[in-house]
Amino acid sequence: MKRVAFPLVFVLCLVACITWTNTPVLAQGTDTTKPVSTVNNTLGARQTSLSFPVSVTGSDPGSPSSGVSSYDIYVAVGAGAFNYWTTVSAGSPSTTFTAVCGVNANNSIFFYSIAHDNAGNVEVHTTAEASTFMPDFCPPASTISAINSSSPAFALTFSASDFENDIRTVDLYAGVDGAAAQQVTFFYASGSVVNKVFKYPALADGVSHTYSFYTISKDTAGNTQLTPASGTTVTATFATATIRPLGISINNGFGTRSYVRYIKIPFTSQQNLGAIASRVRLTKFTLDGMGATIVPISSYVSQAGQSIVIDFGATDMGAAVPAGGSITSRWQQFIARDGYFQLAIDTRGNGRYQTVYYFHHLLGDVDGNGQVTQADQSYITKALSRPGSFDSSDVDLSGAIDTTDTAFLTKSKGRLLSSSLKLTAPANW
Ligand SMILES: [Ca+2]
Ligand SMILES: [Ca+2]
Ligand SMILES: [Ca+2]
Ligand SMILES: [Ca+2]
Repeated sequence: MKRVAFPLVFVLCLVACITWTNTPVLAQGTDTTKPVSTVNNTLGARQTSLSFPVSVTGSDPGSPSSGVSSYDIYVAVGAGAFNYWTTVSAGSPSTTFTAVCGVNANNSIFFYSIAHDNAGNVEVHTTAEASTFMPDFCPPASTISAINSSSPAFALTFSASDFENDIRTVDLYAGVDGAAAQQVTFFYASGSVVNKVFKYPALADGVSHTYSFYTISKDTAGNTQLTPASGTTVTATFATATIRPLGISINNGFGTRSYVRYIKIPFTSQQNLGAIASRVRLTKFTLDGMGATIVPISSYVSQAGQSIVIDFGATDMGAAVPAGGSITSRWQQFIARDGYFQLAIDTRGNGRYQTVYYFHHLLGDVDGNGQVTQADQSYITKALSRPGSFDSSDVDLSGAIDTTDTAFLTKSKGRLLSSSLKLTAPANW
């Protein structure tokens, strides 16, 4: 019996001894501590392009430490939830974030990281560690969708869109018979632009001409659409026409009538246009249509291609922009220009004015509807943060849109053009 009992005790002792001696050895080889990490908050408050570097710093504390193997980076856009973005290795813990127009550009962007160690431990973290703001670097797009060339007054239907829905201008470029395209006019916009129409005076000289058109749009952030590789072309022949004006545009498409700095009158042909330019008469009436004063324009009127333009330059209809003095005194000088205007053209040179157009000047009428109202005020509120010098909301022509514009508009609120006075609908020539 003793010979049997001894080995049993030995076996029991052996199991206990192995268990007892191996326990501390196994504990020393197991990393059960989670690693730690953070996305370095060195992104800058505001980015200067769509791409920027993102890096992570981390470590695997505790003992034993198996070491960090990788970091998962999570990203959130605006008020949205965090989502997994990418993984970087512990040996090269940096990468590049590239914002995508229409997806995550023009937003605040937030990051955090989750570290993994070589033993499979995973950091727990759910809040932002670094953030930045990605401005609007996304240019708008525009296209000409149709051209009606049935008469020399071409009608070009165009649309423009922007990821941020913030189109500011759409410029029309035209090239004739292979010549380099030149900007001929522009459309001033707010928001999106769908199926608007540019008008363009084609040549009426009995000869076939090929016209190439394209548009370039800009957004309020200053992004400009790339010049398209080719334009939309139209070939047309129009019999030599009796010269006549085709319409009028005021302030190159800007809606405002706070000031009048640029008037354009396209014609059916260029023949004799230089002489006709000297036979344009501008008459001012009150906002009620009373009185009649001739406005001197001879030093501002000229022929430009197939159009007559009256370019008042830095002045407002020939009068210097009031500067200095109190708001009230400047406002009184500004509103002295308000009125109802008749532009008359003696095309044939017979002393009779065959064509007359009507427009108005009304300080604070940002949308040009003949009244100064809360709607005009809201245009300025929207424009307050925009750069730019020649803008509908720049009531006092200071080159900036600020609270002074609001002050002038507030003083003018309620002023209006008599509703019995007809206005010529301006076109985007
Ligand atoms: Ca660890
Ligand atoms: Ca944009
Ligand atoms: Ca208005
Ligand atoms: Ca201003």
